[in-house]
Amino acid sequence: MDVTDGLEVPQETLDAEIKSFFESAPPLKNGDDISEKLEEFIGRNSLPSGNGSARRVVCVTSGGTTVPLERRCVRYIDNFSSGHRGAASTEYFIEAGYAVIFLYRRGTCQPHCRSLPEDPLLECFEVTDERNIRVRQSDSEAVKRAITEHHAAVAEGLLLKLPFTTIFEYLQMLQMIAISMRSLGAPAMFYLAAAVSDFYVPWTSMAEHKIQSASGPLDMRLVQVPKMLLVLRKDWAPMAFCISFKLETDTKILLEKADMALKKYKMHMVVANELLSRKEEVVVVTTNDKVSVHRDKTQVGNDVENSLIRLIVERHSAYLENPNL
Ligand code: 9Z3
Repeated sequence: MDVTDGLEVPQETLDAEIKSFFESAPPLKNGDDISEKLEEFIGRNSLPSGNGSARRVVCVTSGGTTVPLERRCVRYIDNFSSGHRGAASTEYFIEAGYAVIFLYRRGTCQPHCRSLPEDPLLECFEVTDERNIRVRQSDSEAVKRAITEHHAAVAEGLLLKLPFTTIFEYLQMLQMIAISMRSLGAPAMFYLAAAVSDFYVPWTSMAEHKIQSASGPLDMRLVQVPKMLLVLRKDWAPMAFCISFKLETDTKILLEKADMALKKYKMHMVVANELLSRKEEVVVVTTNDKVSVHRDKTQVGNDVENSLIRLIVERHSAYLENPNL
């Protein structure tokens, strides 16, 4: 829940908070490698695709960010998210012809792995004799499909996976991705399903070593993570089609909060979801309408992301026809 939603922060204060966040964040360890991968991926997907027009590229964010409590981190605050929404959506975007930059929390659900058991290596395989391992008959279809689809997406250059753990890594990487995607214009999309921390301990005031329990109760000040959505819309990638998510546990305030986020951050769509029903229903809020999207229960194994991505792709197409609407 975002406690700042009702309060107006002056633009200069927000700019200063964002500047201070990035200046004090520990630099990414593999920043050059990420830049190189992004340049290559976006360069390749900027070329006209089979139908002669530029390929659409979406950045899907997935999983929760952590907030370290110590620089040599032993403890951290976590954000709930299994990464299922982001992983499933990535598969549907690829099926719809998009190239996907999948910015995900290490260890969360991965595209093409949803139909596999939790520990595929131990559960899908069996040792037949000293020298041979094979896939169990009962899992063979699921394993074949996962491997084939995943390898095809990577081989065709349609999937770039970039992992994060902390809020510092997540926001720095999102900024890099957005700035690299700016040149794509309106075919670029952001689908921000990651659960992002609202509060953090600034690197400059963080303890270096493990906090000692012998010192008594812990008194720690967390500051607000500056909201980057508006700066993403205005400065980082102004032509991109932007979709953010609003998660609440109280359905009474959900739509109002989603509406507020739509206006305040100038999103093209906000997907409103409630924690317990999020796999069954979401409401897509735009300036003109509110569309309820349900999981089609008549189809075995179907999920809400299937219909959700169909709707989003339609709206993105309309936006490409007329980005000023
Ligand atoms: C969501 O609301 C996602 O739909 C879920 C998906 C995290 C609920 P799972 O990963 O769940 O499939 O288990 N994500 C956004 C949550 C969020 O942090 N939103 C911010 C807010 O509510 C706006 S950026 O303030």
